[in-house]
Amino acid sequence: MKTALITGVTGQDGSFLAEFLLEKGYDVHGTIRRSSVDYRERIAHLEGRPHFHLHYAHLGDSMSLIQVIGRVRPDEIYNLAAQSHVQVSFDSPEFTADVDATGVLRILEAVRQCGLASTCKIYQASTSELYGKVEEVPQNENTPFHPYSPYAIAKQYGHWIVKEYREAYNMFCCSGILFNHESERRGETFVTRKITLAAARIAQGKQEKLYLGNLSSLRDWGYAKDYVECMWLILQNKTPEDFVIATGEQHSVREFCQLAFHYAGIELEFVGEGENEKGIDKATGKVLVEVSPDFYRPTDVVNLWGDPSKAKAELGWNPTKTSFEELVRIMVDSDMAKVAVEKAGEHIRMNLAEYLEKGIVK
Ligand code: NAP
Ligand code: F7E
Repeated sequence: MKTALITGVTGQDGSFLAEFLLEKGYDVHGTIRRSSVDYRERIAHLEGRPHFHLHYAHLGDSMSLIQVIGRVRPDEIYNLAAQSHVQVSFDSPEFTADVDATGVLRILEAVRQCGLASTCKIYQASTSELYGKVEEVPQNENTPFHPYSPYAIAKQYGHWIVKEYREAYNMFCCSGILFNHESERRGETFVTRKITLAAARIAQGKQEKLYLGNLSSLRDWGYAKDYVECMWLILQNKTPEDFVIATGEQHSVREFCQLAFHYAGIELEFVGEGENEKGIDKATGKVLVEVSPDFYRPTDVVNLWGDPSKAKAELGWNPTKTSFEELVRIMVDSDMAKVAVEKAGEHIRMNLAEYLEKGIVK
């Protein structure tokens, strides 16, 4: 039985990856952070299962990492823990750098200090944000990086230090350069989930309006459940290499919004431009979506489009297993069901175990 350690197991990707590795027969260990409320919605259904273990560790705390890595002695580490919100990185740049840049170094050094450099494979969660102010469209493994936020600059350090340890110490460590991937478990302040939740609430008369920032921003959005398979495939490859993981399809925030409202039963028409653009319900003429400059970023990444040819050819990965339309449908259906059990005007939070039990989430 192989042993895997997932940092960031409570996150969107960590929870899907834990399920995936348990299915594959792994002994799965995850790191969690101490917080005043012990509420781990995304992994509640896994807690207490055989072969699923949790440990306290923090990416800012080398000692905690050395302890957990020394105790677990994993065959594979998936370093998914990060301050992952681009907008938040402008407000907390130092914390973001400590966790997303130096945190990666702490993991690599902990592996070396525990004497596991030649046996433990490491996956690092790199990001399409590295392409930032893009120098080429679509982007592949050879496209130059031009990071354009404190988050992306921290992640660039993580990317390069992984490459450095691979070459300097012959370690099997690799980065997946993952383009945006979403799901019904996506954090509620990322644009896709913010939209699907709002579409569900507006359709059910529980919210009046949705305020968004840059509607013209373009992304290559995939389904998180498909992407965690790739993380695993990257570590099963014969040689340690970096891969772009994307669908190869590009859509705007505006398109995502229109389709989400469509699945929620509302046909939206966008009129106007820039800050004056509005999304209007074709049936009633009501304005349901407005632009608020509060959601503009000091520097925004607006043209991400990935080329997954290498992952397709070398890992045999299928980038279009879940289509864009299916992804939006999955997220809207899930939020329609969640919102239906919220009391009007009150956003009640149930944990995932309850949703599973009631058959709301599959
Ligand atoms: P997420 O939902 O925000 O999860 C982040 C995880 O990191 C959570 O488990 C969080 O714990 C943990 N974490 C944050 N700071 C930590 C710290 N200092 N020490 C230990 N753990 C910490 O992110 P995600 O969407 O699953 O993304 C997973 C990884 O992929 C991240 O590294 C992200 O930057 C990267 N990535 C994501 C995408 C995407 O589109 N989703 C694309 C490319 C790369 P708490 O639950 O305690 O907050
Ligand atoms: O923004 C625009 C915003 O916050 C997408 C992280 O997982 O993917 C994610 O980062 C776009 C941006 O994701 C709103 O300006 C418009 O252009 O959903 P997002 P992100 O910044 O792309 C990458 C690959 C990661 O690595 C990150 O960890 O949408 N946008 N209006 C908005 N964005 C938000 N959040 N909220 C809005 O109201």
